[in-house]
Amino acid sequence: MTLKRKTLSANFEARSVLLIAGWTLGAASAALAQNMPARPAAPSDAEISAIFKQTDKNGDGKLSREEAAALPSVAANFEKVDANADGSLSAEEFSKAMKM
Ligand SMILES: [Ca+2]
Ligand SMILES: [Ca+2]
Repeated sequence: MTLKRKTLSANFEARSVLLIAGWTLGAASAALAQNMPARPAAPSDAEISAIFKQTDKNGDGKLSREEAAALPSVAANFEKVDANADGSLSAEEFSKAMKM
């Protein structure tokens, strides 16, 4: 009898944990869905600048083709992003590309 009661109680606890987890997840995904823009928001200037600095491995303030290779979407459009066609991306060129 004691064993049975223990099992029942354990089952009940497992159920409530699952239920609570379900509620939390449901609430979280509902909130996410409401806040989700139809189109992902453009990165902020601070984010763009952080990505630029991270990608500019040698810190010369420009992204070479080799450095840009770390960002496949940028590398694939390197010629387009390199507006003045000098073979490297300035912070300004990079920023414009990120906001496109
Ligand atoms: Ca560089
Ligand atoms: Ca350039």
